[in-house]
Amino acid sequence: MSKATSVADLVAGLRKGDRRAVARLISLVEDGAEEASEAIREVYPLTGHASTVGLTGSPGAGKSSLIDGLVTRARAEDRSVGVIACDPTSPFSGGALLGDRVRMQTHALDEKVFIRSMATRGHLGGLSLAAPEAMRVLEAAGYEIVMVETVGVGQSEVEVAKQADTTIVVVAPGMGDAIQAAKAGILEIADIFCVNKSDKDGANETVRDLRGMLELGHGRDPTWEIPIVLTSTVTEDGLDDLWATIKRHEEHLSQDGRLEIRRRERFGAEIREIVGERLKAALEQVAGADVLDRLIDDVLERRLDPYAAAQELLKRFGLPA
Ligand SMILES: Nc1nc2c(ncn2[C@@H]2O[C@H](COP(=O)(O)OP(=O)(O)OP(=O)(O)O)[C@@H](O)[C@H]2O)c(=O)[nH]1
Ligand SMILES: [Mg+2]
Repeated sequence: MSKATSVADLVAGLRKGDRRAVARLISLVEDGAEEASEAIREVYPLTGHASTVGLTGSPGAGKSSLIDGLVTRARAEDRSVGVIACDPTSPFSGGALLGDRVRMQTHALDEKVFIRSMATRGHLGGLSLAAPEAMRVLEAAGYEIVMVETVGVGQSEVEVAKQADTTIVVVAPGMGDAIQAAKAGILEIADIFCVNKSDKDGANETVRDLRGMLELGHGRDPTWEIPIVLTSTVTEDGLDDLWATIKRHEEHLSQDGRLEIRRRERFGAEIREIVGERLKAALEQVAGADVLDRLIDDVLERRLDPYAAAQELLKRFGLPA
């Protein structure tokens, strides 16, 4: 970043709706640059007013195409939308960066829409912290709805989807997608199921599979019955229904302090995650490889058990073991 443009300048630009400032702030938090923590601090007080929607699901299920349709519907109601697409550079769509640009092209010239792809190649670990920060930059910039797309294959992607107020799990017929979703633990995070590609064979079976799974228990919010919405981005069937369902969930959260409860949980988890990361880093520093090696020797030689070894390390932090 050039010296002439400080983080404060960028944040001032963001407040005035300067898209380049928004893009550069996202780059800062994405790269974890030195200025990132300053950017986060400046941006944070401006957040909290957007509705956030996460879409997750297996590669090629149709998440980007769905977002394109949802953005159209949000814009028809004159709501502005920011989108963060976390691209795995999926082997299915081959170079998702280009794919997303093509699929979300409809809104390329709309000033009230901001779409950004974040490449996750090799940076899966950092995604769970970088994506929520990028979403906050968009919130701070005043986008009324902020959507995030992640591929539901890894723990960190699932974590990102969980960061949203409303989480949609997208499955496509065939490929045993519903079963995969169950395995990956993403059933627990769904507020809405979307069975996309309903124009293809097998969509009804997928709905049936999901219904069967839902009967075994409810999701994370016992006061919300998880709807299953059938969509096709090709015929546009069900897209109005999906949009209406998102708004119904938004309305549901606005009652009885549910949104606050959800956000409290989320911030609790985020703070813990940050502390966990820092503690791990501090552990490496304080204990050093030699100390850890010695303790491992002790455990190997049966002089200490693993708990006692951990206790030794915790003592160095002044923590109760
Ligand atoms: N038949 C049919 N094809 C669809 C539908 N929705 C999306 N597709 C196609 O499925 C492919 C993947 O769509 P995307 O929207 O890129 O899916 P995605 O889940 O964002 O993919 P990744 O980001 O690569 O995981 C594209 O070729 C789309 O044209 C649908 O409803 N019906
Ligand atoms: Mg996509």
